[in-house]
Formats: sequence, C-alpha cells, structure tokens
Amino acid sequence: MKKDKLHIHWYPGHIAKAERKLKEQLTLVDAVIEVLDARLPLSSSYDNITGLLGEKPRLLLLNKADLTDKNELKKWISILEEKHGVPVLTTDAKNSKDLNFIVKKAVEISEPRIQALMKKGLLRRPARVMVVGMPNVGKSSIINKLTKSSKTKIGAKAGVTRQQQWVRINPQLELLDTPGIIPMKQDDQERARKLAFVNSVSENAYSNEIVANELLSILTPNQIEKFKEYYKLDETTDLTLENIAQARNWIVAGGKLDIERTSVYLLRDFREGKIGKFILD
Ligand SMILES: Nc1nc2c(ncn2[C@@H]2O[C@H](COP(=O)(O)OP(=O)(O)OP(=O)(O)O)[C@@H](O)[C@H]2O)c(=O)[nH]1
Ligand SMILES: [Mg+2]
Repeated sequence: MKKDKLHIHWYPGHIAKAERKLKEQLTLVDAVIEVLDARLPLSSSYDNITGLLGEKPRLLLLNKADLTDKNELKKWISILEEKHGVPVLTTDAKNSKDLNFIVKKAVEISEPRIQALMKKGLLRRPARVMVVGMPNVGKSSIINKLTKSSKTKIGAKAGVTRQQQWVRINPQLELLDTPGIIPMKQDDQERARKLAFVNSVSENAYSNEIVANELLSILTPNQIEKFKEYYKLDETTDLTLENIAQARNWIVAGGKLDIERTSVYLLRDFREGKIGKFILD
C-alpha cells in the first residue's frame, strides 16, 4: 500500500463489506455498544453514528482505560454523556476480572424493544446487541472477557476480526462481534494520525517514522516530560527520534542512527502504555 508522507488513506475492501453487513444486521439487534479507545475519547468515536446505525439505543464503552489517567478520563465521561446523551462506561478488557456491569447495562437498554416485541405476542428472547467500533479498540477482547473464553480472535493490530460472530453471553444477552470499521472519508488527517498512534490504522498505510514524529509533535509539555523520563533524556535535550536513538545507542552499520528502529519502538512503547498514561484528544 502507498506510504504517503502527508495523508493516511486506509479503507481496505474488507471494511467496505463489513459496513454493508453491519447495516444488514441492524434490524435484528435491540441495541448497539460502541467501543472507543479511552486514549481518544473524541477521535475514536463515529461522527455520524446515526447515519451508520440508525437510532438504536446505544451504550458507549471507553476501553483501554488502564492506559489513561483515571481523573482525566472522568472529565471525558461527562463530556461524552452530554454530547451523545447515552450511558458511558469505562472498561479495561485486559486486566479486569469482572465486566458484568456491561451485561447489565446492555440488557437494560435493550429492554424497551423486547417489551415491545412481547406486546406483539412474541416470546421473550435474549437481548441482541451489536458491538461496533474502530479497529483495535478491544471489541473482541471485551466479548472474550464476558464469556471467559477465547471465542473471538484478538490481536494487537488493526483488522483482526474479519467476520461478524454472534456470541451468547448468558440467557439474557447475545453479542455480535463485528470487524472494526474506520470512516472511508479521512478528510480529517489529524484524526487519522491519532488513530494511527493507537494502532487503529493498518501499519501498511503509513511510515513509522512519520507517525512517530507526529506523535512527538502533538505532546503537551507534561507528556513530553514523561517521554523524556522513559527514554532517559536530560532536561536540556530535546525530545526527538534522533536523541532517543542516541540515548539508546541504536545505530545501524556505518554509524548512522537507526531512526526506523527508534520509531517502531517508540510507537510500541507508547501503545503498550510503557511510557505512561495518556489521553491525546
Ligand atoms: N491495555 C489494554 N489493552 C487492551 C484492552 N482491550 C484490548 N486490548 C488489546 O488491544 C488489542 C486489540 O484487541 P481486539 O479485541 O482484537 O480489538 P478489536 O476491537 O476486536 O479489533 P478489530 O477486530 O481489529 O476491529 C489486543 O492486543 C488486546 O489485548 C484494554 O482494556 N487495555
Ligand atoms: Mg475484533
């Protein structure tokens, strides 16, 4: 795929298909869980979710909360609740033992539709809820946690789930795992880059060095300090890929600094939360 210096264009074929399939399933589901990456409370949510999903009852999950500062995240919960007018919960699908509060809420927001069906004479059935979100935000991980199994495939890159999959959680709830969908129109390149920082865009779509440099360029002074501390740069040294390479002694043959390796490590360290807890919106 093209590695464009300034623009990230990534909308592979499987996503176009996934979006069609999502709309097809819409009439079958009672509610929708939209999973966001807590590090990007704005940039990882869909601008026009009703265009994508209609007016279904919705629940927002800020997942990967473990990679953010709890107090900072609290502020975002209020902002999102106000903006979307739906319940917002935080989750950590990696470390939490119990995510049952999601089940409770999902059943609750589905209940009106189930009641309506029963009024029409149908028997009570489990709530059917679709789990949607950008690639790599943790949709499948959440479902696995809820079933205490590896029923769905997960992975630390964008586009792991390729097909929809119904998973029974308990007699009250069935969840539909779906492939992560990224908006086709990436007019907002700032958002596209942020999504690249958290691995929501395939690594084939960009150059590591450019994205690593972009990440360094959007950090607040406070965040810069965390990076400098992690890479052991002293106060007078600027936070640049070159200086990190130098500090780590990452050199290629001929004595040149290994900027590619530095970029890959920097992005990985950031994504795994090694450098600290960050919210980038
Ligand atoms: N630190 C942390 N990592 C998480 C959390 N949830 C998921 N992950 C990791 O994030 C990566 C992506 O998880 P998946 O469940 O495959 O994400 P997905 O949304 O299903 O991704 P697609 O199927 O590609 O759309 C995996 O490496 C998970 O281990 C979380 O709450 N905290
Ligand atoms: Mg998945």
